Amino acid sequence: MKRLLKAAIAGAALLMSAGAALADGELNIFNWGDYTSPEMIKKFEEKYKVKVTITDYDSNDTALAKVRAGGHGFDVVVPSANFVPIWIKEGLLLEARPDQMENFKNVDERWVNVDWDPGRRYTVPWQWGLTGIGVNKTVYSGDPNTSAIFLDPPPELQGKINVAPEMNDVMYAAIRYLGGKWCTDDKELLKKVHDKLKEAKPKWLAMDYSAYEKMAAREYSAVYYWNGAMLRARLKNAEVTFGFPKEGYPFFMDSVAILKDAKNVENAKLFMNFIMDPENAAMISNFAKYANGIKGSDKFMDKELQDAPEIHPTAEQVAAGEFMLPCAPEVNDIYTKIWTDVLK
Ligand code: N2P
Repeated sequence: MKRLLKAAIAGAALLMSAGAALADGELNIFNWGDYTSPEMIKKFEEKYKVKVTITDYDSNDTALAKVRAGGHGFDVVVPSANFVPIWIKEGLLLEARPDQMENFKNVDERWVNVDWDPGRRYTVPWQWGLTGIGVNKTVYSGDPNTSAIFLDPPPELQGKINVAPEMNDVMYAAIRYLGGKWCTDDKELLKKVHDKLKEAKPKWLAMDYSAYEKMAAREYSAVYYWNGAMLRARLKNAEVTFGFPKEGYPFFMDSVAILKDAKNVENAKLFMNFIMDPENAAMISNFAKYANGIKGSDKFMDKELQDAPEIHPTAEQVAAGEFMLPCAPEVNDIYTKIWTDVLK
């Protein structure tokens, strides 16, 4: 009897410690869909004996709303540059001090003193790119380097267009297309932006986050979308080509941050440090096909990325782009109103 009791106690203790080990060994990542290299995650899991769970989102706004609401259980999130200041201001992020981590030396100087997180006290680079135009050349043989493709679509593209469901990216292109500056609060111009979007939207087929496979499969003939995904589409179907809107387009960088209410802070820090390793950063890029901000990762990148025109714009193409930063909250509110009405 005594022995049985002892065994039961030992068994319970074993269960408890196994439970605790499991809880220690988790990391919950909340990231853009189809953006995280499974191979890189496997490598991280094996190295640190951590079980990683990934939950997808499809826009900065949806990610922010979900975390604001609380009870999410995520440790890590990957907001864009124009959203990081909002996350910080709202007290949602942990000041994890990645700038003091071992691999921080690998972050390209260009991405250290960034406006949205000076000196990188909260975030580390994940991937960066831009929002531009994808076109199927066999359907449309004109110039793809213009936002007219989705704002004043030519007849052959009407009803076959997908637009990324990212308010700021769409507002950015429409404002620039109509001759305005990003973050403008010029009422007259914004009225034109509203009307232009309202007029264009019925000519779109979808506002779908998952567009690259459908673009490759000819389900969409044109998109306003992110460059890396269009590189992925072109590698599947050579009819896909990418354009840099001459009227102006936004650059983005998505960065990894730890949530203030994360349960697995140490694992999240290990993850931050891990992705600043050039070989691991290259795994991220090889999967999602965007540039990253880590020095020395190029040599681990697939050949098809190294000379891809989608992610290596010429000087002239770069000149038409601008790094998109957050607008003042009151301007953002105006844009949200316009957007909400356009989506009706
Ligand atoms: C594409 C994800 C791009 C994220 N699947 C843009 N910030």
